[in-house]
Amino acid sequence: MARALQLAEKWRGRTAPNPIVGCVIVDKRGAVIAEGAHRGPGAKHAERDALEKLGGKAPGATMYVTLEPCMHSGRTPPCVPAVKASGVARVVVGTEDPIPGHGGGIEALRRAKISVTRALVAACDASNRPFLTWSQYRRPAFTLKAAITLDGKIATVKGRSKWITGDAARADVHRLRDTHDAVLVGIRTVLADDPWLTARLRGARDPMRIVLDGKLRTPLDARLLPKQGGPRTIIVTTDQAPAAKERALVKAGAEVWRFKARANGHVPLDLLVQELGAKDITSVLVEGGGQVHASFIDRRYADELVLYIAPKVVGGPAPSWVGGKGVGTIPAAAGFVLEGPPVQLGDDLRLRFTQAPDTRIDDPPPDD
Ligand code: AOF
Ligand code: ZN
Repeated sequence: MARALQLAEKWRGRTAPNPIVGCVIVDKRGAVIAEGAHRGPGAKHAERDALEKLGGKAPGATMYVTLEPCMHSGRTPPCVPAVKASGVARVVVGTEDPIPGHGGGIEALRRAKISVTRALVAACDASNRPFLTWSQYRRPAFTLKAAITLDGKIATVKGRSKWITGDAARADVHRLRDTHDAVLVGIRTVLADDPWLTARLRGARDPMRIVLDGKLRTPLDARLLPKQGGPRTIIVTTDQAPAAKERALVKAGAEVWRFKARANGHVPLDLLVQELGAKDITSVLVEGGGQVHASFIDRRYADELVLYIAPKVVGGPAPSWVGGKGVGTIPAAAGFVLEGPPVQLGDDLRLRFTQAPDTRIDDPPPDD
């Protein structure tokens, strides 16, 4: 199953809104005889990809697959009949398919007298967090990323931020961009850093770019506009933004999404999040700045955090990676769980967290 997870991982960021899935078929003596992976909507499912390499026949073999084989005819035919017809004796499944009408594969295989067991379920579930989040809530999974000093700052007291972390940490960010469907930043980050938001690594693919810009202050020569090259750019704004600026940004290649502004003039985050889900976006890397991170954390949308920590101290009233109003009590603080050990990247450290399941969602602050 560990090998099947590796095969799936190669396609992370390329399969939305579908899951990443890997499959390994092993003969009676335990030798690998075929491998398969899912490469995106319309492409073969991992099970069929592997079985095809054996002409559809694998009598007595064991199939490891990171997601329950499907029962439905969608963009491609169902996998369960192909597994049954292959003569596979045993199927080892990771994640259960959460989509009503797609699941039930485990039961169907057992009815066909194929032995089904489970393995590495938690690892398989974790590998498909975007797909599972989108299937359940019809919204993307969000990863908040920040490059910070030991005292949690993202810039100096004079606003300088280039560069807090070293080359290895910055290359790692490009890997994150490569593996998410979209990257999102606030207008203040666009004005301060003029980022490209592309994945500049060999073999990488660029994510879609999203800017939260309530008043359409994005400069017409901003690097992240498609006119300057690169992938799609969506600028999310409110009814308070001037129509003429919208036309100019559209001419520069951007798409503009308008929402009714909240009382404080901000984009309504809950509506945006639902709209991203409706557009089949399953994973978004949120690159700040502090106000944007605060909004996602306050609304409990910070499914995962990736923090790059540089061994430096700025001190003073420099901005921290989470702005906003903050909370008054410790129980009201958003909680996270450390995922895996810290990773050293040059002089810096990378820490990953997921949102604690019991972090309070019963009483989130108002969406502002
Ligand atoms: C995949 N790849 O390897 C497996 C999937 O309509 P389709 O063909 O795009 O099917 C997508 C659904 O199929 C997906 O939501 C999941 O429920 C099921 N299994 N999907 O994309 C795979 N095994
Ligand atoms: Zn399938």
